[in-house]
Amino acid sequence: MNAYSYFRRGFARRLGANVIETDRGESFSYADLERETARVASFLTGLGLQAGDRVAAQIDKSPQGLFLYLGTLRAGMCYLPLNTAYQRAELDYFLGDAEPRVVVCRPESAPMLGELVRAHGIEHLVSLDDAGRGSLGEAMTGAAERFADCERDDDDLAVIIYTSGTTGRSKGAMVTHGNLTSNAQVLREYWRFSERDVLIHALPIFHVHGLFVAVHPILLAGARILFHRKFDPKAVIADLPRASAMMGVPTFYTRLLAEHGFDKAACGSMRVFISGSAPLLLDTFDEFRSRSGHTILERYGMSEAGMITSNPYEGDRRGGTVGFPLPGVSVRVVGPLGQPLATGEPGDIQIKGPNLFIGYWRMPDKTKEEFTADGWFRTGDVGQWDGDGYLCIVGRSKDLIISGGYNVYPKEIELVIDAMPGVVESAVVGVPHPDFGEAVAAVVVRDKNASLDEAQVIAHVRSQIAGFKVPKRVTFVDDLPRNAMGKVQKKVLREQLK
Ligand code: MCA
Ligand code: AMP
Repeated sequence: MNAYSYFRRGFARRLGANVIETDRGESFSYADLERETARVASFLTGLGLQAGDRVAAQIDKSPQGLFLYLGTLRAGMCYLPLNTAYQRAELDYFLGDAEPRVVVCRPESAPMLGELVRAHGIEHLVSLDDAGRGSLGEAMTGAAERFADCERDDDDLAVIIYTSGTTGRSKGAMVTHGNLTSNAQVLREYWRFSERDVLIHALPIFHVHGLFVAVHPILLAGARILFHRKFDPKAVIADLPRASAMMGVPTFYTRLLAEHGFDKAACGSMRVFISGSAPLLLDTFDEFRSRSGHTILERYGMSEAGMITSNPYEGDRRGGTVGFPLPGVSVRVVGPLGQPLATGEPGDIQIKGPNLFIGYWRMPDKTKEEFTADGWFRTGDVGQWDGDGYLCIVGRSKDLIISGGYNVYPKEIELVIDAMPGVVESAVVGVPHPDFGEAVAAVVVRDKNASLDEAQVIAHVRSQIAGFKVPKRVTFVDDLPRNAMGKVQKKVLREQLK
């Protein structure tokens, strides 16, 4: 069924209760949510959009941004969230590939996006700022406040999430209504969300973590969100006494630990802290427990599958592990020939389940490559089981860096650096970073006579792509280390840069 209709089943008896309270003192009830999402759905339908048409949004975080997403679901159209850090060339690619009919942008990006929208023949461009103002609001004037949810099947497209690729070309993961509802229901039960819960929401709402995981179970439970437009550790600590749950990437937890005010007293009303999107260091796990009295619950997921495994709510939450397969999700760890591996042996993590996406947008070959002949999805993560059935992620077979919870594929940055005059070739790797867990570092081979320096490389990359992808460090070498096959040995570079 339509995922929004499914969420409504959870909150229908709570229409008078608040669903969102913001860091600017605004509050929105579930009745407001119903009305505002109906207005979005009426507006989109009124523009002539059909079920499945894409609605792209590159917007700052606001309650209205969340209504835009949920209203798009109600209307049966496909939501396409875009990281606010993406720049012109990145957006050009997404708009050309996804062919949305509507683009919603920040008011200050309207001139640039206006050019792109015209170039791609997209009919509608509207704006929305973090206070809910912009031409979207004006365009929605008079939109009907009631809307009959568009009927959708479980395998109908709900959202496209772009994930970068090893070739440097992003792939749009097609997520269905059934993917959203199955994961939402499992997480609400597994993590015990009820209408008494109050969740601190400080994640961006253009990725799976902040858009799905930290929203859907709350709606299903009829619970409440304390809506932080940005992650500010002091503001989070100030809100802890009126909260019961929080979700974050490991950087949130290391930054909280760096604050003096973060202690057991501050966490007195909290029920659970959940971490994911990147590996949580054992040191952070241990220090968090002694400072707050809480054991972080770590879980594992990806855009293509929502949540896959989780440490238990009751029972032993083990640091350095991502817990057990969630109910209904099958996980196997296999060797190079596809054979299941015994406890303690590292291998490729493969998954199956109702949470699994239906493929990459307009990339049937790429989709096929990522599935085994017997229908398992290759996650690209390397893991092993411990003796009690907990999954440990021990590495990645994909050439991926995860910086502060954002994925960065080295190839994309190497292509940008290699195109610079004076560069012979480059290699990009992840290096340990105290704040972001991993940081992007580039190793560059210059032309003999080129006078290129670190600042120039950084400035060039910054002018082309999202800020979180820009190398924090650039070093120059005469030659890149290669193996007998001529392949760059990134492991050697990572060791050298440590
Ligand atoms: C910001 N910067 C970064 C990052 N974030 N650099 C590297 N890695 C990052 N993650 C840079 C900016 O480009 C800028 O650089 C400078 O830091 C300050 O930017 P600002 O936006 O003020 O940074 P911040 O507010 O301190 O952001 C850090 C953050 C943010 C709060 C940790 O990165 C964040 O919200 N991360 C969460 C990502 C997330 O939601 N991931 C879930 C993906 P300059 O000034 O030089 O330009 S979903 C997923 O992975 C799956 C499904 C799962 O399992 O959940
Ligand atoms: P994304 O493509 O943004 O959805 O990121 C998904 C990737 O994040 C996964 O394939 C993992 O590599 C990584 N990831 C998510 N959660 C965890 C975790 N708890 N520990 C280690 N890696 C994680």
